[in-house]
Amino acid sequence: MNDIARPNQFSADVAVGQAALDAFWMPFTANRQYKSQPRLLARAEGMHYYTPEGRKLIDSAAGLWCVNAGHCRKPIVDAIAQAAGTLDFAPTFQMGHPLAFQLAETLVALAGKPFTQVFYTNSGSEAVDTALKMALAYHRARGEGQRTRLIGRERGYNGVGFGGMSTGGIVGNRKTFSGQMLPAVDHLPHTHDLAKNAFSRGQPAHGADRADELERLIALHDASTIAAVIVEPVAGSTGVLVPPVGYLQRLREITAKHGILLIFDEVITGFGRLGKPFGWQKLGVTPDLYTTAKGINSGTVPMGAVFAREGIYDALMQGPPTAMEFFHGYTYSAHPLACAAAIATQKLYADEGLLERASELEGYWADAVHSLRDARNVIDIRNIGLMGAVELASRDGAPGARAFEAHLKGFFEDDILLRVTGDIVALSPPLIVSKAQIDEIIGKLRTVLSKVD
Ligand code: PXG
Ligand code: PLP
Repeated sequence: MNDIARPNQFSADVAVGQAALDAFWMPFTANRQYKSQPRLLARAEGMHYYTPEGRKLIDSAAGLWCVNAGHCRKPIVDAIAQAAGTLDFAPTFQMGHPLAFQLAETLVALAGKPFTQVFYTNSGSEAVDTALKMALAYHRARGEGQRTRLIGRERGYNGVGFGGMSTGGIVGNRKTFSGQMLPAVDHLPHTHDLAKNAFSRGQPAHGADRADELERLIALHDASTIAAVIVEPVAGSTGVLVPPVGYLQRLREITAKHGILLIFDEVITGFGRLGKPFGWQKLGVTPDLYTTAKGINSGTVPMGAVFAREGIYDALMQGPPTAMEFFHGYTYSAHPLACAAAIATQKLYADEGLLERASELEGYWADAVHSLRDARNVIDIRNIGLMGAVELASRDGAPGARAFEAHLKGFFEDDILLRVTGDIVALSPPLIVSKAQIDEIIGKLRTVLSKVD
């Protein structure tokens, strides 16, 4: 091997030249803009990222809503290193390895009743497609194979597989592929209502009736054709849309009445973001299936998991015991490194009380985020758990431009990583954040906003 031609992947200051920039087709990125103004992160620790030049940025977004335990935590790093040197890969198709089972037992115990099984994936998108396929398989196994329709929601994000893209409701993610969506999908209206709910703290008061739209869709399609409804308990990607009081309860009542499965997409809300292990526990509504990823191992190794309530797995355990029951899975389902990282992460969460920390900080966080109410161009502020959103008025004819400028100023001038979506700054710091760091994040954001006209 020619060492000179081989890039030193562990060096933080490895130069990224034009050819390298050109070669990486970046996901969900304005590639040409980025490559004209690269924003590189070389190293991370705790609440911070470091650029290759050594600038220290506070992380207001837990990476991408995933680094819940904080960056490069030693117990997780050590567990991954040990796993890599012990069992690099093991198939889980007709085989297994201990960590996969050990983690499943831990996760099912964390969920508690009525959840009894987990199925592993490598991402949130795969978790969504898995949950949708489980819903179809469940109905079919029970003699209701005509239940094939899926109901998603406007402004929902369920990842980018064909299933999740179809149930999702973000037009930018859909329009290019609109001719090839899953055929039998309909959508509930979203719950964002600035006229009635602007500057709500926690769950907004108005909008539970938007769940009644499900009755209208059921009347249109007939319940016997509908397999599942999938929604995020709190919509993350479209800018922290907190469910109105009573809304999720209503969805639960209607789905239960009509034999429709309710799937929560907890890829962001799972693992402590709302102050309980899972969002459904905080919001008091129990789905039939729910998806997770990201925080499962604090974003360290790609992994997701679908949780199934009792009865769903059992419904599929039919036919000869030597026959496979569910024709689905990924080469890397339960990858040993991902499992090792998740086991260490779950232990760290428990040792440090991180899954409840968002509850303890919720009031402080709410006050801090809402203190930006008078900042420049702000038209709404929302919060729940350790999630927050600051919505800015859009510039005429240039939606998204104002918040994107805030993202750039944050990175280049004020040493803060800001995640923006449309004209919304979405905040979700690692769960280890201190009160002083909350103040720092909000102070930096105020400074950034003051500079964006
Ligand atoms: N469902 C939900 C609710 C998500 O938030 C996915 C599915 C897909 O997960 P994967 O692992 O396939 O990306 C997500 C992911 C953002 C942002 O800042 C949000 C996500 C991913 C990237 C960026 O809006 N959410
Ligand atoms: N495409 C081909 C040709 C494959 O052989 C496989 C897996 O064996 C896949 C796609 C799916 O890959 P994964 O299991 O990593 O999702």
